[in-house]
Amino acid sequence: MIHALMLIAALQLPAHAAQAPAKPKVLDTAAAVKAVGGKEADLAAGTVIKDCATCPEMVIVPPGNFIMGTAANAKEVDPSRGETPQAKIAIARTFALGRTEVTRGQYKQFVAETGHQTKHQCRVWDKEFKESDAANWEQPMQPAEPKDEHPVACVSWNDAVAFAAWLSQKTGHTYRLPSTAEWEYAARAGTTTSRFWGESPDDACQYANTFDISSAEKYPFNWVHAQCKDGYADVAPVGKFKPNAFGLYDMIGNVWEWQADCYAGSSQGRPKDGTAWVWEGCGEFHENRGGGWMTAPERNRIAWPGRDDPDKRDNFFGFRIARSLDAPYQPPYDGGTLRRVTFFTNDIAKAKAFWVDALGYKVRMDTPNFGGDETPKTLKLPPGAKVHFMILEPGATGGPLIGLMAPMGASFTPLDHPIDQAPRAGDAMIVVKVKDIAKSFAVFKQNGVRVMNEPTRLTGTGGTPTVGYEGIVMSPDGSRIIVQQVDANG
Ligand SMILES: [Ca+2]
Repeated sequence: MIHALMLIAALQLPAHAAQAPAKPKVLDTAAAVKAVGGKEADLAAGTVIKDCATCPEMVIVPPGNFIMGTAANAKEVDPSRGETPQAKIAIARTFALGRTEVTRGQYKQFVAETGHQTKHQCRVWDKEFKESDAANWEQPMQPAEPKDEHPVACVSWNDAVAFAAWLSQKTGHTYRLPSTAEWEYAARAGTTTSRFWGESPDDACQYANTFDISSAEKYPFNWVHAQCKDGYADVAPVGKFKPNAFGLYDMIGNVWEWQADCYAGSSQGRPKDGTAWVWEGCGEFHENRGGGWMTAPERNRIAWPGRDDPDKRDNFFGFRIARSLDAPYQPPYDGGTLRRVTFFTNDIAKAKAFWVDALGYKVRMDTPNFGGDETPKTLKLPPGAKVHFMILEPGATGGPLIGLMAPMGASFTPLDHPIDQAPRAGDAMIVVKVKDIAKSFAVFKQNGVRVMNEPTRLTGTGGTPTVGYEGIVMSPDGSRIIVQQVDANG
């Protein structure tokens, strides 16, 4: 008990007030997990693991509750970016976050192994910020002599996601971008101030590489700088400054860090469980956080969200990788013919008319109380009854035995907002699992099913293991149906 209280007290102190702990050693993940009895989530907070010799060093971040965003009456606050109102977030699961930003050396290995192409030029400083054909992740121009221990820059959100997929495949573990909630929780590391060292931007120079006196001497940017000297005019090698209380380096400054989340410009509707906030099409922007070497102090705050086109590359955009624990990587489905579709409907007649009569799907089981009967039935149900409806793909003559995928009597509540809007907390999720999502969507489109979100790769954020691909369609009875392609039948 005493130990737990001491830990909480320590986490609430600004980083510089706590006695600096020794820098933890980097452990081989498999050995570390074996030592604690076989589960990654049992690794102690602050443990640093690595899945391969050249893989990023990952810090174990404990679960916990925190207040996300900035108080409306704070000295520095930007309500236009959705910093307010603050939101109570519960990070339910232990996860791992990169000890530093992903380095140029790590990115170089990714490019060497995948042949990943950089399609666009990069925006750099050349008397003004402008696109340069000569600049790319290898040569981001600032600094003029980039080294492998610098954070990779000139990378887009799409580049960062491709890196995560590569690392997942390579290691067999689920790597991904952090959700913004996870990122902010980790950046705060128990603090409630605008910066993990306190409130003053002028105290930055021990903790972060920001736009400081060193930078202002070299770059004539038209904004204020921190009134201290950190020794780096532009990008610094990773890990040169003091870490926060979780043992994470450069959570502010150096390069902006891409997030899994779409940019909302509001905190209303953000998931309270710390998962990434994403929706159909994602609007124009993804979030990035933490500010960069060239950023004015007012934006070098934990809660200030950057927002940029996911294909944009600037030489102050980089990323930090996250890793789900106990979540083996599931490679993309390698094709197949059998699939199953399960959904709830609140209008069995319309659903049957469409899915069975028009599309030719077969009913496998049409109420929770019938078992193994493939004959479509005329149902007599009381008004308002919810029906569990299970069907087989068109043309299927047998297929795998199918069990109920939801509890008996489960039902869903219709959305209380327009269906075109992003899902909100409390919305029921109707999940359809298929074996071949591309084929399924082709059938849907041929038959006039409204596609709301084309299939995209699940990023497995918030501790949810990646299961494959996901898209969204709207059933003619008005149900939003999430379609997932899963591994095997499950
Ligand atoms: Ca600097």
